[in-house]
Amino acid sequence: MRLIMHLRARDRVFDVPDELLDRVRKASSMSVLTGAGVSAESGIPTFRGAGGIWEKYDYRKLATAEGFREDPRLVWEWYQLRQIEMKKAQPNPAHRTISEMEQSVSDFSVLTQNIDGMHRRAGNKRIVELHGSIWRMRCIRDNTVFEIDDPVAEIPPLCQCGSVLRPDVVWFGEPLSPHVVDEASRVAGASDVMFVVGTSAIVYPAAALPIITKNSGGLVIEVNVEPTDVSSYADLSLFGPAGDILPAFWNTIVRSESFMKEHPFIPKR
Ligand code: BJW
Repeated sequence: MRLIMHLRARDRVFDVPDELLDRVRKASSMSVLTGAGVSAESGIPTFRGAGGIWEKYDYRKLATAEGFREDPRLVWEWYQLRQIEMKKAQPNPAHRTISEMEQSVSDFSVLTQNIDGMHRRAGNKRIVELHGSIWRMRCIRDNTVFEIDDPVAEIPPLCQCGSVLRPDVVWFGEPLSPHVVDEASRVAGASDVMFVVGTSAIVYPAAALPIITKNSGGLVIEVNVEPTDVSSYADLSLFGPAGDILPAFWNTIVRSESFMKEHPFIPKR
């Protein structure tokens, strides 16, 4: 007999097999892969689709090393605008739920493609920033990295050595840091459950991470407003805003007696 649980998120009801919920409750290692969609409800635009950044801006000019070499001022004007926008934004219920998840599960990591720093602001500690951070700058001559809290005041910002600084983010055609790829792949391979939240999952190598989890025997649960490539192999796809779906799903997990038995020392703080 297959038991079905009804998950209620705002005005929707999802049927979730009880065996699947049980695997989530018993998971000792968990991860969340996030993309721009997790920050959409904080007012930070996504890249693709209607109203997305690439509809308005040319990625070749703004998100490639060639574009930066041609016009560092233009690229920095765009990043400064985004820094201002991201500084004003607040973590939303999806970010906050992901932070609660880290407090409840001892082996928990966030693998994020986002550069906005919202997971840290929501309270997560174990975060792998796959595409870098808008709150770091790097010298194009000696690679010295500078952390910042506020949007840049001068454009383009300069290093003490006199050279131009660039945003410490990963643009198209650039390799991700090998250390970051190794750590993300290790986490994905070790995850009993990976949630894939708010990403179109078309940009590699990040898009390969849930496939690693799946191939290692882990469960893949997708949360998105629309189907993606992940939907074809995910064990569960929950369609709707992450800020509704994720808190509703996590409450269903945490409220159960078996979760409390499996994770007797939670919450940590
Ligand atoms: C919601 C929601 C709500 C909305 N709730 N959901 C062919 C095959 C394979 C690979 C390649 C290929 N051709 C080229 C490549 C390589 C390329 C790539 O993958 N391109 C693809 C587009 C095909 N990859 C790279 O270039 C990477 N580097 C690399 O491969 O290096 C190799 C190398 C080795 C050795 C030497 C040299 C090179 C680097 C990729 C870097 C990506 N950079 C960006 C910009 C970062 C900086 C910045 O932000 O300014 O990263 S591009 C952009 O895309 C950004 C994102 O992190 C990334 C992913 O986007 P994301 O997050 O998924 O956002 P969206 O907008 O696509 O999707 C949002 C989703 O949310 C949607 O699904 C919505 O439905 C959903 N949603 N509201 C829930 N409320």
